Amino acid sequence: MEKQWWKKAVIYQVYPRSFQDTNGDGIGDIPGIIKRLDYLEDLGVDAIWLSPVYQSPQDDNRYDISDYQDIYPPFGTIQNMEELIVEAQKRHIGIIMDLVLNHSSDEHFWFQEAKKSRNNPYHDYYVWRDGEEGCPPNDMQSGFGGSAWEWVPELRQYYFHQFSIKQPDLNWYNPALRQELYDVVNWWIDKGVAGFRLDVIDQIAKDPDTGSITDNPNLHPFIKELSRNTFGKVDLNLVSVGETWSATPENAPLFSNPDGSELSMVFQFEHMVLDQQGRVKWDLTPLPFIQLKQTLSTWQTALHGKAWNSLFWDNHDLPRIVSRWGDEGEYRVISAKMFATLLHGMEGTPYIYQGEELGMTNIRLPIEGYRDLETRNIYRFRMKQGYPEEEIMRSIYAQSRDNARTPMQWDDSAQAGFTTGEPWIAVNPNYKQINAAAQVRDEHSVYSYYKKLIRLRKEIPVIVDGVYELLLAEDPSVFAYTRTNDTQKLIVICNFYGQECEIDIPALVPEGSELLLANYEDEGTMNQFRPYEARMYLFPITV
Ligand code: TEU
Ligand code: CA
Repeated sequence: MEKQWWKKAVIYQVYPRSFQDTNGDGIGDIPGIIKRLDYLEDLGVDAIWLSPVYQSPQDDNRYDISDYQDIYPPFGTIQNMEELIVEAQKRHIGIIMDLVLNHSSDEHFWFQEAKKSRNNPYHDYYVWRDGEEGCPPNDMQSGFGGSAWEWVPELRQYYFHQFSIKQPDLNWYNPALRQELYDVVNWWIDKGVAGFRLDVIDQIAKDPDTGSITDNPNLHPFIKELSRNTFGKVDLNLVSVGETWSATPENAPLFSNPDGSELSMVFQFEHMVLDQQGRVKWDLTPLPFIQLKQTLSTWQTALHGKAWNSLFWDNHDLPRIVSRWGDEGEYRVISAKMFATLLHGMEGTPYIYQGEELGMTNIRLPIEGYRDLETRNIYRFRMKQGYPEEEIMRSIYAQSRDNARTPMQWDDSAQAGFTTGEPWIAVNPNYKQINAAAQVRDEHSVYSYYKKLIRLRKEIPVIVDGVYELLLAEDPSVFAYTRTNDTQKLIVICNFYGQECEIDIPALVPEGSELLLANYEDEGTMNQFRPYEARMYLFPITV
């Protein structure tokens, strides 16, 4: 494996519960992923980011792990997992395990022991504070609503949970706990995985007394120690991706220094929260487009040569990009390809979330149809607070995590070929129009377009290493930029909106450039950009 192979890689995220069911219980499983490896090989991806498959009571779909070294039975067994790793390897696809080291499930053996008594050896694996019932140590709120402190009457103590009550935070200040976690990581390394995605890794050094969750003095020492003892050992050549909501262009080089002492790359969301009021995901405001350009461009420029970034529009926590900022209707295919072009020309490692390569869309369900605890909680909280129900549902349609979690649409048979039984969450009714089988055989499909973009990244060095420059920064509808190295210049020009616009192409694209890729079949008119039109040009620099 080439060193830093992940700089040229494209990573595909699989959310196993919704990917492919093979035994008719309505739940995706590991044999289902194995069954679809040929599809992923054809697409051309280098690695799979596998959302958690561990043993878990499913409060938060396995982001609440009760055994890091066992598999959630409906997904399969450790043997299935070993087979997946081997079968993927045969197709040159690495498996990136999603590890949640910030918290465990309350049903984990450690927590079961921890709450037996204050003297139990596992007690200090978690974050406890003394207090009085009904009077938590402070008013910190959990990510999924309600107090971040939960009272345990037997101990007359509170434990801290940044996420749900069933996700108690682990106490990283305890060296014994840290060693347990390293053992877990190394156990997975021995199974032959290609690396790790580390859930909310910027929160492990939290100080719940001051309320400071992310930027604490011990954060980077902790990550360094983790890396040194596990995936960071150089001969392993593993990839490590840190989910880091708090990363900034300034501190990203700490997390992902090219010296390899911490993580391969950050995965941060600054561009994905711009359409929210006060960072409350349910309170939306129109996307400030100029700011989106600035944000993405700042990250491009600030990290060049100093750190490495992830490129994404979608994941299992985010709504579908075509529904969010593109067009789910007439221009669904065109806008899906525009978003792909815009992102895949940038510096960083692109991520494709399952179904994004088909242009899958959001879903609208009656409230009983939603499965995600965050969605159910916000509905309850806001109903209690007296919000009008239509307004709550509008927020949920736009932002619920279940938008991304409906089953993968494989073909136009019943339940989209996802299951022969009752799916755990509804299949999007548009599967007859939007499905993989149809797109794989159609050279003009969103799928085929992603395939080309993935290939271009392998063939054209400037896509990996070029210096980024934003063009037309103030243009209200065009997102255009160049990437330049010694021998090539890549020019990416996208109309971000559904109205035509005029662009002076000869001013941006030097004569002698080749049109590498475009999202309309016919060339159209040079300076007239149609709705969501995207073009990618390559100019050979003669030296
Ligand atoms: O998400 C981290 C996180 O901060 C979430 O609260 C995120 O803000 C939320 O999903 C937005 O709606 C990670 C995982 O990606 C997520 O699926 C888990 O629920 C969460 O950690 C807890 O493990
Ligand atoms: Ca199943």
